[in-house]
Amino acid sequence: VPERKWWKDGVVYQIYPASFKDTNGDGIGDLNGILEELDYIKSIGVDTIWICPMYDSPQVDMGYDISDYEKVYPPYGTVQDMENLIAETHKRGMRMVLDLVVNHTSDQHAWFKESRSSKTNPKRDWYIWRPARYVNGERKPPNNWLGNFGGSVWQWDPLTEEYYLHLFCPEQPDLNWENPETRAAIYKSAMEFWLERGVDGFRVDTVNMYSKGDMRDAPITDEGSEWQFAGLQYCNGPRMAEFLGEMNQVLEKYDAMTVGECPNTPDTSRVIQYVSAKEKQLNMVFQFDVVDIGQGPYKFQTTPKNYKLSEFKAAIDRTQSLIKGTDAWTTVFLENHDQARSITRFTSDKPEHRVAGGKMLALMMCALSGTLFIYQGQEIGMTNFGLDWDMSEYKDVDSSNYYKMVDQRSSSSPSALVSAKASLQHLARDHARVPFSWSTAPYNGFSPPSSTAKPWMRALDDAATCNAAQQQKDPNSVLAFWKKMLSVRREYKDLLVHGQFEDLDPSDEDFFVFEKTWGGKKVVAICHFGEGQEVKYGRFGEIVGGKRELLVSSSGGDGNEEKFGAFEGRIYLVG
Ligand code: TEU
Ligand code: CA
Repeated sequence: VPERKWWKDGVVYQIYPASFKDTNGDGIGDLNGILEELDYIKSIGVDTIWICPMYDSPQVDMGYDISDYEKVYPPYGTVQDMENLIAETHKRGMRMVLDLVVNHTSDQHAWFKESRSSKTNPKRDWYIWRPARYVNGERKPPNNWLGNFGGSVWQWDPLTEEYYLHLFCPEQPDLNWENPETRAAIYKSAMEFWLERGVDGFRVDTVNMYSKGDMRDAPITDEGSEWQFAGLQYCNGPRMAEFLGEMNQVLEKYDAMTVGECPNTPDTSRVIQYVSAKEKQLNMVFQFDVVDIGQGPYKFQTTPKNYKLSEFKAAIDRTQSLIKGTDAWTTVFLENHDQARSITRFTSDKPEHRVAGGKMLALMMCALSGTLFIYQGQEIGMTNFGLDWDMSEYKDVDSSNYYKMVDQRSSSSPSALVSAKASLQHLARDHARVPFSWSTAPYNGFSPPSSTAKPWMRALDDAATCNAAQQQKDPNSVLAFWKKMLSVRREYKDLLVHGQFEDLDPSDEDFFVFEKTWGGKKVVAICHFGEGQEVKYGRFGEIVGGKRELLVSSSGGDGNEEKFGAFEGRIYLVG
């Protein structure tokens, strides 16, 4: 039996500092806002907090472009504020995890400034520089790779007349992990500095991109573009195991946990290599199988309703299968700061359905094995903002670059732009980044009422129907249901957190029906993914007809009805 580390039973609450709570009225969330709400966070029933990058940064990519690992972004606070926040978090019996962003830095980081200053600078090789290639006398980047935010991954630097690699924005140059001196500097500055201050682990950004493999051109998948999707080439390169093993030696000294972000890795056996305990690479990863559902090659090209429930279930099955007969561990999440809201994407955000949708997803997530991650606002059922928001109200570089690309490629065709915006309304990262809806006070209680500055991003219009203050008082709220589900998950953790998952009806397009087994015990979850009000689950009798006890129902019914309400979920103890 694999060892039960604390983080296996953990429930992690993810905070996006810019949008959680603003205490000084400058329109930007801050560390004091997190401090003020620690008791609220604790009351949800979570035990670990993950804070998205709070380091100093020019904020081209909302802090994922770090200019100094050892400093806090001044509008958020100071290193001392962080030390205090870590202490106060620990005092409440919770743990603190930070974001570790070391695939790239900001172009304003001192390391890059040196690296770019001359070809002979001692830090030149800390980043990835390549000469141009010339095609018919025309200067071209070293290869045809498409960046994560569109365009080439190469940026020409006129000073030294070479290109540098940036898998994300040009302002986010990739560090050269091949250089041992660079790696040592990363461990010291980005990791040990904070481990010494008591953090309990890291969410490791884009971890599978450290080793890039060879730099051959990617195959042509988009005829209309000079730049081609290359994610399968720059992810999971040949030296990943070595780099992670080395990094793990630092982490081990502090008994720190890791959860690595693992995009572009469809092969489950490759994922298991990262998270098998004996490999000593990462404790767990975020696979993208579930959140990529309903996305096109440019992510925004399609609407999320274009997928079938059977595909969603198969994606969950792949994440659950990691622990089947292995010493690996897995994660459960539907949202984070890079994803639109789960109620909108996977159920319905119509006023009459959103509460049911939020509860049913909570029930489903709490019945799945692995470490559970909740993103701020998910616990109260926040949804996407509407189509009426103007493009200027989208703040994410990913969204604006996509819109610009469509504009260019369609020569500003109005219909292409309308559908680009519809696509952003479904899938943009902006939906997760709006100010938290605390109450019906001005700015939804995100900034103090006396605030003169408007929040950095528009607050939602629906705070009257969805806010934390109201839901804390309402026993029928999404928040109350999350609290209940988290306590059910704790009580039945062998089955719910560690049990063996099996999808009992993979092809049904309305119901997700799965069992969890552990030590001769069994639970069955039945989740209705449709808007129909009285929908019969045809195999109800066959699957839970015998001796059964209702553990929990998201609708409050007694569990004997064969018919399910819109987005209703139930868990039964059976046998
Ligand atoms: O995301 C990396 C990633 O692979 C994607 O989820 C990415 O956000 C997507 O391709 C954009 O459409 C991480 C962070 O979570 C993200 O916020 C950062 O922008 C990115 O790394 C760069 O640090
Ligand atoms: Ca502030």
